[in-house]
Amino acid sequence: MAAGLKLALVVSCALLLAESCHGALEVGYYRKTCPRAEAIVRGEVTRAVAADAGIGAGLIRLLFHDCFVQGCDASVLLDPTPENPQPEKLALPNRTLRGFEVIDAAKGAIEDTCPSTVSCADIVAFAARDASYLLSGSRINFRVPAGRLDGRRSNATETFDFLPGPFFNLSQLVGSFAAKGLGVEDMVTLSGAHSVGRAHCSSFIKDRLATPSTINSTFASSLRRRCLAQTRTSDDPAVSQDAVTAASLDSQYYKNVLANRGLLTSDAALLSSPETTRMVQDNAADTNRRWERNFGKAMVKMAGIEVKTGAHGEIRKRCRFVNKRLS
Ligand code: HEM
Ligand SMILES: *[C@@H]1O[C@H](CO)[C@@H](O)[C@H](O)[C@H]1NC(C)=O
Ligand SMILES: *[C@@H]1O[C@H](CO)[C@@H](O)[C@H](O)[C@H]1NC(C)=O
Ligand SMILES: *[C@@H]1O[C@H](CO)[C@@H](O)[C@H](O)[C@H]1NC(C)=O
Ligand SMILES: CC(=O)N[C@H]1CO[C@H](CO)[C@@H](O)[C@@H]1O
Repeated sequence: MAAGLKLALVVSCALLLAESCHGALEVGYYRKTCPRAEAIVRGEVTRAVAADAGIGAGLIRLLFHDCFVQGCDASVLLDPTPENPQPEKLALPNRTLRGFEVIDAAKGAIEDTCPSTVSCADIVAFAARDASYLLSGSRINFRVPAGRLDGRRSNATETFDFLPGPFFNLSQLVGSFAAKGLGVEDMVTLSGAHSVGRAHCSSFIKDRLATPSTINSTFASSLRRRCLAQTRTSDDPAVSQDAVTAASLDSQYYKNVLANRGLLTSDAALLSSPETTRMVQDNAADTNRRWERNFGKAMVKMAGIEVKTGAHGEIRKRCRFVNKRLS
């Protein structure tokens, strides 16, 4: 497909987000057809997060990676097959995704109760919501409209076209969110997800330390030390995204960024315009849980990107494979 046409489709869907793309979704969508669906997902996420909070971070990131490539259609879950040997999952940005087993467990339990009823794309959205709730100590609590269908395509090459990279500057970040119908404020608000989970040294160490004026020197030395110290035991060591409240989904991220302690170049880039700096300051100073509320709203908006309906999707039986493979 010509690049122009592709862009036109993306933009038209983004413009229609409020109507045909997003408007098809509904809170409580499975109330009648599978009333336990959301409770089952919450149960699996709760169990997984209790065992390893990092999996919760992984589930929040999974929604982002799903929605930015081919829309929120569970394309990120598809395993390689002989027919499609290079799905999104195999692309470099996905090398560090985690949480797939939680989605599989939830889908398995849901299929036992109401077969072929609940899409994997909806399970990904519910799981990200539940992980946000749990990691924020229930301060982030929002409802997720559902009714997404699962896609049948997944193409590793496309992840590079749509997912922003950790070395992106502000205009590149703004551009990649705008291409998905999200504004500057959505981008700043959603970046607060970097208050949980990890980042591997390869995603920041060289690039971030290359501009010493943007990073606190004490912080820089500590990163250098930790990335080096671990190299002996791991090829690509990881550190907490948020060195202060590592397992808590909160606005600490913005305090870190303001103190020149943002981990990724893309985090530090939020200070490169007056407009985004003001947003970072507002979130850092907030005591009324405004960021928490805005985060919920922005997650719902992200979870509505290019949603598939009608003939363009299906409800998979297993989240790792499209249905036609099973029959
Ligand atoms: C603004 C552009 C963004 C960039 C450039 C970016 C990039 C990255 C990178 C490089 C990592 C580290 C992966 C690793 O090395 O393991 C990461 C982790 C993470 N990202 Fe982002 N990200 C962005 C936006 C988002 C958004 C919108 C969300 C969700 C709302 C998100 C949620 C997360 C989470 C939760 C982690 C930790 C994952 C884990 O611990 O497994 N990110 N991100
Ligand atoms: C994946 O996308 C790339 C770039 O858009 C395209 O060249 C390639 O043919 C696609 N691969 C498949 C299997 O569809
Ligand atoms: C951001 O990066 C792009 C691509 O490398 C570059 O063209 C642009 O000039 C950069 N913008 C700023 C403000 O540095
Ligand atoms: C870097 O952070 C430390 C606190 O760990 C602080 O004492 C120091 O003043 C900061 N450096 C700069 C240049 O802001
Ligand atoms: C989770 C997952 O499937 N990760 C894959 C990401 O891509 C690399 C290759 O670049 C695979 O080896 C990983 O298995």
